[in-house]
Amino acid sequence: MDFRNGIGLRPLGSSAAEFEQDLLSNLYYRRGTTVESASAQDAYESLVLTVRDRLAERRARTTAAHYAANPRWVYYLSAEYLLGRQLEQNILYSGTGEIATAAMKALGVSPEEMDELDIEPGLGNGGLGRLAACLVDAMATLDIPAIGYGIRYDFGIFKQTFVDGAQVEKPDDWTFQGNPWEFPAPDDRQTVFFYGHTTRDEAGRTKWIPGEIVLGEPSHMLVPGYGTETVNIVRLWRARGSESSFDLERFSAGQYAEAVQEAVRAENISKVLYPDDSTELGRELRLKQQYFLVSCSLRDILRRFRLWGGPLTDFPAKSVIQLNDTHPSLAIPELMRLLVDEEGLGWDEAWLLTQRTFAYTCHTLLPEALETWPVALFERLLPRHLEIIYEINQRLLDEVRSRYPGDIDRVRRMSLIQEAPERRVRMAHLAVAGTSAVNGVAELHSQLLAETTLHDFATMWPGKFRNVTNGVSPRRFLRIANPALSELITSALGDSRWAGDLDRLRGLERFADDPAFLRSWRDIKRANKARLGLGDPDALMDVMVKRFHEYKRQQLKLLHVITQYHRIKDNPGGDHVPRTVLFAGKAAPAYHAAKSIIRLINAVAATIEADPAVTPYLKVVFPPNYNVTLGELIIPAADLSEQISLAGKEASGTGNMKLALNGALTIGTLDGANIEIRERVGAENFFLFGLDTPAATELKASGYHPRSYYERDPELRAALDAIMSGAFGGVGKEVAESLLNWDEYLTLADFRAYAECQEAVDRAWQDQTAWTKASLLNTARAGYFSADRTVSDYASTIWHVEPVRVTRD
Ligand code: 9GP
Repeated sequence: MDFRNGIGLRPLGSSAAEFEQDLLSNLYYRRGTTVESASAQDAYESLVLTVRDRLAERRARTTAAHYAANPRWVYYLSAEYLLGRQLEQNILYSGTGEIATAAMKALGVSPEEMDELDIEPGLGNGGLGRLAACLVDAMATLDIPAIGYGIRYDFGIFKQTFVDGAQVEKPDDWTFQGNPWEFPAPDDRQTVFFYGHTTRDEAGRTKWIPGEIVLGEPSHMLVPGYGTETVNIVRLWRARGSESSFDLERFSAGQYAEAVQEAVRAENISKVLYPDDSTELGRELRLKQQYFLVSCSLRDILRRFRLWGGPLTDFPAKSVIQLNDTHPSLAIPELMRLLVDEEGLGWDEAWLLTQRTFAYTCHTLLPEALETWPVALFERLLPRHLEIIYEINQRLLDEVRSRYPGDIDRVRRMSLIQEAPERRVRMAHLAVAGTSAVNGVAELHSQLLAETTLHDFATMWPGKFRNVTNGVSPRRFLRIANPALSELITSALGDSRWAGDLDRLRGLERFADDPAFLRSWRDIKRANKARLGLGDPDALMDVMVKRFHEYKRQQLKLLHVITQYHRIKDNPGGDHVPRTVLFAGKAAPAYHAAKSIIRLINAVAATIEADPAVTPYLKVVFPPNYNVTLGELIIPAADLSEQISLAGKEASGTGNMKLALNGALTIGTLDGANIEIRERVGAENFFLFGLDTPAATELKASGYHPRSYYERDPELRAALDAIMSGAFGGVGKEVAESLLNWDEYLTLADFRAYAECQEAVDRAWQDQTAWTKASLLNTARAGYFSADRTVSDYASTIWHVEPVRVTRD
């Protein structure tokens, strides 16, 4: 045995022959098959295991280094991790690219074939989930000792399909073939309580007598850092019935369903990401999920803390727990419960430790997105937590009363409990009260949080409020997604260090006036469009990829598409800039207005496709089931990035960053991180339009009449009339009606400015050299939007953690 590396492991070989040997051994011994009879799946899983083993070896060294350092840990709690495919990333991060390719060749399979079998984990949904994935990647890259905690959902949110243009949700059975990246660790399982009641013992300590007991079984996936030896993990909990949950007696009596009902009830907790919450049962299941995640994770965090020993008072010095939105905010009363009820600490001491341990990231400004839960549900499901929340609330409101005597309205506003129309627990207030730092995710967002949504709290505790602007993984979204551009950048800059230090992209500015370089840049964009295979690669690729929500305003883009369609019809021989307009994204299953917009987009696309006078200039495509994998194909192909939310509504956006990084020019409002992108890439390389936040607020306050815009603007009127008259297969009238009568997000008010700005886009496109230069400058100046920068901001301003380097020997 070679103890050189301190972990008693013989290092795995780094030559092609050794890799191939290991792969064969995995094929024989782990898959139990032979080269002759191996299926593609056998080859894939053997490859995964061979790569995974190399990362596992690093993981062992990482653990040894962390154990020796006894550092302050970051524990990231998130309901979602939108990780994306693992194989290509892990090959890149383990530095096994060449030898893995050679081994694949020897096995007679191609990297593309293997990638196809590498299923994207269904563990996330939208921006917040992808952010979590980018942040854990960056934490490992920066050698920060960290664990991401989440739920190991059996099914992802859903697979989006279209039937007659309408979104139809299918189950996302992402583990149908298993998940070879995962390490189960059943011995670390935890016990989780639900329901029941509380009592007090003779010493006055509260005891929770549960009505249901569920087991949480963890497994983990490796999260390697780029350009470093560190390998962190995400630890994911899966719900299981307790041993006694299988009723043998009933089973023997032929009552098969009844015999397993308790186990099924338990397993439902981790069955699916964001179960439909339009029913009472659905809401209860969601709250159960949230508690399940925090209860398992906190017990695990305490278990880990005890590995090093030390009094509980050291807990915050060794652990910072970042709450990714309010979904895990039950961790606050749960830690209080563990410290007070189980560890016997006094309330005040426990509260100080709790506040010092937690930090909270808010990801929204929409009041309806701030979670609240009925008190009655809490009372039934988590009776002890409700008592603790009441206690926290009483102390909070005492502080409010003493700081603002007589201000009853403020007390009502800040309470953790909303009183009317129904008594509900305000999770964001709980998250602010129980943490030492609260951050928004872009400068404008953090400012608006402090000025509006959380204004009272920011006034009382100004020191708690921060900004940490989001960032994205340059590895995932440039190095892996856009290999051709990455190579060009590497050859221009002389090495590939930019992927771990994105500010180095600045060096590209030297080539901004180099015609040969710009030609190569443009050729790559064209090739990426051809690779995507949706539309003419010479047409302007105009991309709007994101979740469907009325505030994001896909409907604004659509009204402009219809206007463009009308212009081409009215002037068939005109000088129209050929465009492919690409929409992609899912709508929440119960969000009918968003689903209507999806259906209308598909109907408009079909009408345009059927009109040969229009197709040379305009094509609308809507590939279904947008996810990380599809994003990696679309984003590198984009010329124009649509970031057109109503100002003051998008917390940050991260698609905007990925697209700019890949050389798309943005057309956008002054919203979220668009503002910071524009500042950095230069106003001349960004198409700005629309109302800003104060103007939007004022327009709403002064009485907004969408119909007056319709009446004044003939093109807008024609677009809405076309929908109303059934020009698109009779689809979408409800969309037009809602815009005309309500238009919550000021779509019609911004329409003319948007249409004019799109004309500026067309004009700019005519000068391909200037466009390509702007594209290059977008990439060159996007370094700030690296998740590595985001994580180092968190580390220095909120977490106060130090890296721990992991050495090879
Ligand atoms: O809507 C925000 C998006 O603007 C932001 O970029 C992302 C990551 O911070 O979070 C999104 N919010 C959610 O996914 C749920 O509130």
